Amino acid sequence: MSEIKGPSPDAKVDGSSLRIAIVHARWNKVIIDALVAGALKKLKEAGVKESNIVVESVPGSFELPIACSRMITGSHIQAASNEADLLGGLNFGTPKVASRSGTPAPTIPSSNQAFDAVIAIGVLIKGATMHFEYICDAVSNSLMKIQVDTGVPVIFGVLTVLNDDQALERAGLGKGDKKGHNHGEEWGLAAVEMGSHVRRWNSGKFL
Ligand code: DLZ
Repeated sequence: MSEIKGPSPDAKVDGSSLRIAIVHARWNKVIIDALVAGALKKLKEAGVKESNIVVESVPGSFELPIACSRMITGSHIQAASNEADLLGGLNFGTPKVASRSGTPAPTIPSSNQAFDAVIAIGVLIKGATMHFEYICDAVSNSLMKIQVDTGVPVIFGVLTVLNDDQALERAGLGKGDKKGHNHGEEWGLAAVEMGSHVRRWNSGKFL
């Protein structure tokens, strides 16, 4: 019998033209490292170029929203300033389309384009106080707001678990026959799929 719970088969999206950022917290590092590795593996398998993947870290999950917000804005500024430089004739690359005058038209290196998606990765493990509840609530609501406000998909790679074992199992590091599955892989795939969809939707193309 097929599984009821979990994602449906991969959407098989080509990520070769996408630029994707991963920002991760450093709390609970063993689990974080496995989740980041899982996300990177799937980004690369989908064709995202290494030069188009940016990985940044922040102290804890509470800092993920500000990081996503500023990185999205910064990448738009970077892309715009590159375009301005190129149009100012400071730096001409391989022509994308010929200009009317026959002068080669500038092209923006894909590693300077705005991010198509950001993956926010954190591991929140419940403790004895209300800290967990406040952070989970604030982080999940903020990340959702950022993606809706900016139009750039922010993948929710934040585990909100009750104990260490639950976290380990969701990173494929569980003990014995409860090894579990690395959820970072789905986050990588989701970033490629959503980045590609949003590009298409932004240009008014629908299936
Ligand atoms: C303080 C704190 C605690 C208790 N637990 C976690 C956690 O399980 N996972 C996580 O990513 N971060 C934790 N933090 C740190 C906060 O996210 C944040 O970095 C600090 O409160 C500073 O703003």
